[in-house]
Amino acid sequence: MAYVNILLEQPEPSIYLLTVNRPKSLNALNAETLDEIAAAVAEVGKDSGARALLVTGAGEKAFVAGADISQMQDFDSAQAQAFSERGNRAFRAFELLPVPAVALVNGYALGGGCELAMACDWIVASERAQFGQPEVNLGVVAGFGGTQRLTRLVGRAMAMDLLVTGRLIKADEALRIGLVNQVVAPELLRDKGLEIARMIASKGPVAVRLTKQIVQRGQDLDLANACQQEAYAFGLTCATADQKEGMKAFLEKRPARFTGR
Ligand code: DAK
Repeated sequence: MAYVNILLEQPEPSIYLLTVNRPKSLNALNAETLDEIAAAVAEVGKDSGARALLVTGAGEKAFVAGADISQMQDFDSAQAQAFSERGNRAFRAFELLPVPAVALVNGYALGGGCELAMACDWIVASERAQFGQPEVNLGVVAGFGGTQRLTRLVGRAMAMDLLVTGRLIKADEALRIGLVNQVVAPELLRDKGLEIARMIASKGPVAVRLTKQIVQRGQDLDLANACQQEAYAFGLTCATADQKEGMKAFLEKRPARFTGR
């Protein structure tokens, strides 16, 4: 598929970089962009050589400043629901993606932008990043899973604070409340993303995939069933050549050479 609103690149073999590329409107998400994001994530998912997906926004100012307000302003109820479902489909794709997705938040991550970052497996923020769910200022609720993912990430009290006041928080507060994993200087963001992606790529691919799958699925299960899923996955990893290699390499005091089998 030829993309117009996003860029999908492979800066290194096995590492993908998706850039939302509408800097004039601060990378706001319109319907077309949401569809392209869903298609791009599916494309990465089909590549058995993929090991990690980095996600960022074009320009200096914004990761994504939200859903496209100019497109949403005249929505009736049915159009709004269809738009919300489109966004949910695109963001769910990150969770279903077999490999980890890392958001590199270079500026504003507001509304749908904060929701996009939260759909990734972890978030690295530049010192210039700002996060918020300001939908209440527009008279709507968050529409792409923000009420749910934010609550799961930072807890109910802080999620209510951010969702009901619509206030923006800077990277240091986002780090303190557990919304982001790490804060780096703006000029180091891309390198930090690549460093994380390389680190992921150096691990046992089957183990990384299964870990993501259990963490994702386990959130919707009770503890006993979630731990049972973990036991199944552990059993599966012990049927791989990589498990034999990983443990042999440890005992031989050398780096493991994983093959993904
Ligand atoms: N949509 C469309 N255009 C946007 C935009 C957005 N979200 N954010 C910024 N822009 C555009 C601006 O209109 C402006 O365009 P021009 O005037 O140059 O043509 C350009 O980007 C630069 O923005 P500013 O001139 O405003 O730049 P500033 O530095 O002064 O301010 C800002 C930056 C990020 C603080 C400000 O742009 C801002 O407050 N933006 C809106 C942030 C926001 O409210 N985001 C949340 C959007 S709502 C649902 C489905 C989805 C959603 C909800 C419900 N259902 C179906 C139920 C999702 C909602 C959202 O994400």
